[in-house]
Amino acid sequence: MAIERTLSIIKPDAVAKNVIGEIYTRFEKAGLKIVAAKMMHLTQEQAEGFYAEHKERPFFNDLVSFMTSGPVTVSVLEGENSVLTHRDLMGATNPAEADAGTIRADFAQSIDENAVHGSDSVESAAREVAYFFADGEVCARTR
Ligand code: YYY
Ligand code: MG
Repeated sequence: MAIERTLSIIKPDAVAKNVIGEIYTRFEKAGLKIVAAKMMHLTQEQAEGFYAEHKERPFFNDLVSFMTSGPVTVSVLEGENSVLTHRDLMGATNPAEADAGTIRADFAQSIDENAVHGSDSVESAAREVAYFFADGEVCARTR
């Protein structure tokens, strides 16, 4: 299986709950390596651009307000099959439907404040990583 990269965002609700470390620990325990990481308070323009694919959806304005309501951590995770591994760790978009033990089941309140973002395909991941990180900001983990 190929080594992939995927984009993770720990959203404002989870940052406010002070569970950044607990979430990163789940990534590490699943064999994903953090190869880039930063904390940012997204501007409206950054949040709108990131979620442009959802522009016509009824929840778009609320999503942008939520994503700009406080700081987030944006990270790149690397590992075998990392896109799907990360989505499995996150659980379903609606935390009420997320499997027990997933990040959204444990830390999210509702579908609109659901703790984490993860790329949904290798193609989306490439676009999303490039949206937040320059090439030189993603580090090789060779040791
Ligand atoms: O990839 P994922 O985050 O699991 O879900 P998407 O369908 O891509 O939606 C992105 C984001 O939009 C979701 O995490 C919360 C929000 N959202 C919402 O507020 N209400 C919905 N009915 C669907 C999605
Ligand atoms: Mg999505």
